[in-house]
Amino acid sequence: MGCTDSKDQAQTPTTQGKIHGVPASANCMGPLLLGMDVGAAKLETCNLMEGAHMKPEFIKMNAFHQVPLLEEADGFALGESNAILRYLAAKYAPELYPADPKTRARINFALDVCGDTLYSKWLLVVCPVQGFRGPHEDLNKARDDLKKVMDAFATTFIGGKSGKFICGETLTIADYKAMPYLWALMQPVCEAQTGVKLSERMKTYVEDVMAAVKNNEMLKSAGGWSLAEHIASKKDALPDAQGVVVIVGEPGEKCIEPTKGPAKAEEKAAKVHGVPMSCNALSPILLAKNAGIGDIEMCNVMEGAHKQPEFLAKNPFGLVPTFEGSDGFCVGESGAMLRYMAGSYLKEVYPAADPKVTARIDWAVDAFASAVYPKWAKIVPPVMGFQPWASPEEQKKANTELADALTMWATSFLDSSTGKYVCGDTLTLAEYKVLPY
Ligand SMILES: N[C@@H](CCC(=O)N[C@@H](CS)C(=O)NCC(=O)O)C(=O)O
Repeated sequence: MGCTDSKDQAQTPTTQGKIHGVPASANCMGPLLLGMDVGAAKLETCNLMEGAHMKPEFIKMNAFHQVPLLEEADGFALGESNAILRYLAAKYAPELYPADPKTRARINFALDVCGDTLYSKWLLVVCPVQGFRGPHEDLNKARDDLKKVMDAFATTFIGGKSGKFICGETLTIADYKAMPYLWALMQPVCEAQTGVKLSERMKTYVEDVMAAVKNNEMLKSAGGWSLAEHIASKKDALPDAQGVVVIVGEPGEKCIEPTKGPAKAEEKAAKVHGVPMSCNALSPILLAKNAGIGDIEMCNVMEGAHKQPEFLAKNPFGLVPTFEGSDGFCVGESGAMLRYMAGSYLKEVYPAADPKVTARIDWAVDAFASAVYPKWAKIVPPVMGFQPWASPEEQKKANTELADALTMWATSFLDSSTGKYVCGDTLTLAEYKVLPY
């Protein structure tokens, strides 16, 4: 993917693939809506309640036993919603994932935020309403945490700029990804039971994206299983959050404007803000150094340097790593900065010619971030003194979960018969991502 930007290079689907999933899952809806809109895939219901995702035939396609999963007519299977979105757009609708490096970096920043930073807070608010988790454990904290990331999301991607969408006037896969999570928050039962309300600006954004997405009806009606129907059906499952209203998604004063254009030519002084003992930061630091384009810029997180106004102007989420080119272009989320740097300066680690190869790298990177890292984070940070150890029983559980997650990753991506790395004998972005952990 990557090198094509023109509509006439888009393929027309000749066969229909399947998106295994459920419309009540916000994770599934982005890829499903895109698959349907471009005519490349339709829903194949995977009944999680009945354990369809644990059946051998499903595990064979996705060792992580998760939906969404794309299955094409030739048997090609692809997991992770963001990997599916990139792949479908690259093949069938390149205009939704333009090759322009800075636009693409912004899209990948938004995709990774939605899949990780935002999703990890969103699920603590919304999943109890949907019955996918037990009742809220600490709703006040969950609301406050969600507000922080949603406000940063609005500041970074929505507020203050011209244009309706994350990248301005053009709809992209970032909008397909973000909208279903926001749509869920807007549902009256969700509002009533959580006390969380989407800001007016974000509601307008959702309406604009809905209007641009052909198959938007699926968010409202899917035989009782759409997000709207599913949340409405939970009306009496939890008590209402009496009298509390927390508005989320309010843009700050200094919003980030979308930037277009190539990465700086002959870059030598890019900075990756971070600390070298952070594995999240090490991946992009190593790539920057190997590409010869820059180095680490120490950001003293112990002293709160990442929460200072000058840092927040670069990345409103206040997170390291953050990439800053010597032309001032900034991007957050390690996966997004890896893709930006590789796509511009080290193309051989992120080849674009064959969408299936790119998709495999994307799946490996995203699955590590979503399935392995959260388990790793319960084991290694206590060793490093960054967080207390859990109780012996919990620690034992955490150890087993990490072992399982690593086995799933190795089963999916390391086949010793085909070479040393995720893509045979050629080093890729996936190795940069995984190695530090
Ligand atoms: N990062 C993944 C998350 C997918 C995910 O969490 N899927 C849930 C349903 S919403 C699932 O399949 N759960 C079943 C399981 O983990 O066994 C993605 O974006 O595709």
